[in-house]
Amino acid sequence: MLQPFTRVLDLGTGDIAPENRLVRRRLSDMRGAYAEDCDGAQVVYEVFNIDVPETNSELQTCTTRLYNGKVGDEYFMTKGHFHEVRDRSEVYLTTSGYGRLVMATEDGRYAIEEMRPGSMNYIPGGWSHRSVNVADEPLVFFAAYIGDSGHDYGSIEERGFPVLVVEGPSGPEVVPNPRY
Ligand code: PAN
Ligand code: ZN
Repeated sequence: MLQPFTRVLDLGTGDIAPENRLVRRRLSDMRGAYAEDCDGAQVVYEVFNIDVPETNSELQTCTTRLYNGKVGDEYFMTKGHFHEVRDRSEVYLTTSGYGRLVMATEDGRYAIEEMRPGSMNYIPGGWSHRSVNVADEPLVFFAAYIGDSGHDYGSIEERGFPVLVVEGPSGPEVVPNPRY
């Protein structure tokens, strides 16, 4: 049995103290995710994890700080994934910034939900998910998911999501993904 514990989350930056584990993804880690080529050391996002055993009796929790920026007309976004155990659900709570949560099923249905301070997005089992930062400031959100979920990035790397969120003349637009 785990010992109870407390962590303190900075709602503005997403920093967790004390921090357990940090994942940092740079433009060079995002190659193939955008229609345009991208490369370089610029950080696209960071994930601050609280480590607990990866079992279905625990909840994994973390915050994501997704920086603002674009590759071509596509906003900075996370890689996106299905959970390895497909029916595992997840909740996101946005604490700072503005974004879109793009979700899709394996048979090609998709859903887009808004992310803004206070949004609680529910991601049911079976839906892949990717966050997109549509503003000029970092998007910060807290996530909680079932401990044994795992992350499957492969199918998203192969065909992406059915739709893309791009910057249009009057703000964010959802367009079909020609490579899906
Ligand atoms: C989130 C994501 C996090 C980074 O914690 O893992 O935002 O996105 P990628 O994992 O797609 O790179 C989550 O959905 N965990 O399950
Ligand atoms: Zn997830």
